[in-house]
Amino acid sequence: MTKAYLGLGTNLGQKKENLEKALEVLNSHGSVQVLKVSSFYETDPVGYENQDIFLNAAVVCETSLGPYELLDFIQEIEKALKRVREIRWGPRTIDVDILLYDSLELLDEPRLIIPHPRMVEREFVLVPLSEIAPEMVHPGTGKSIALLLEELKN
Ligand code: A4P
Ligand code: MG
Repeated sequence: MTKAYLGLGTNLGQKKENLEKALEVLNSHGSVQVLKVSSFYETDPVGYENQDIFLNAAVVCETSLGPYELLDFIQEIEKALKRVREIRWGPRTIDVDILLYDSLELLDEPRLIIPHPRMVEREFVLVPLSEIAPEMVHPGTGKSIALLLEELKN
């Protein structure tokens, strides 16, 4: 069993319901057990700014799925929530990213990169993640999530 840390984001439609639905589908998988869910945070859009604010959350789950199986599954969740991709970094009903998968470092570009390459520079990822896993060490930098957040804020 592995602990996987996921980041969820939505800025289209009923955002709270989108996150709740994604969590429900995630937990419905026989090989995934959601252990902790962060609060839901309203965040300003990063990257492509001419869009509605986001609702972001982070999740820790325990899973026997391998990293690629987990990626397939989260892409099914995105499909289930009828995500339409048009603009890069643009509006989405749901985006689920694998942030960390235990202490695995994996660079299989562009299909799967773990840790998520942009997580350390994004408050909308580190704020919810540090709520549920402040002590978790980010294998790329060797720093805890809490420390990464503190450094980002300074
Ligand atoms: N992929 C590679 N590594 C991973 C991973 N660790 N987890 C590949 C998930 N997927 C990974 O992702 C494109 C491809 O990345 C996938 O097919 C997968 O094989 P995508 O979700 O289809 O596209 P995207 O969401 O547009 O790209 P990405 O990289 O997820 O975008 P970002 O960088 O996560 O940015 N502002 C706020 N406030 N809150 C947000 O949540 N999100 C974004 C998306 C921009 N601005 C935001 C937010
Ligand atoms: Mg994504």
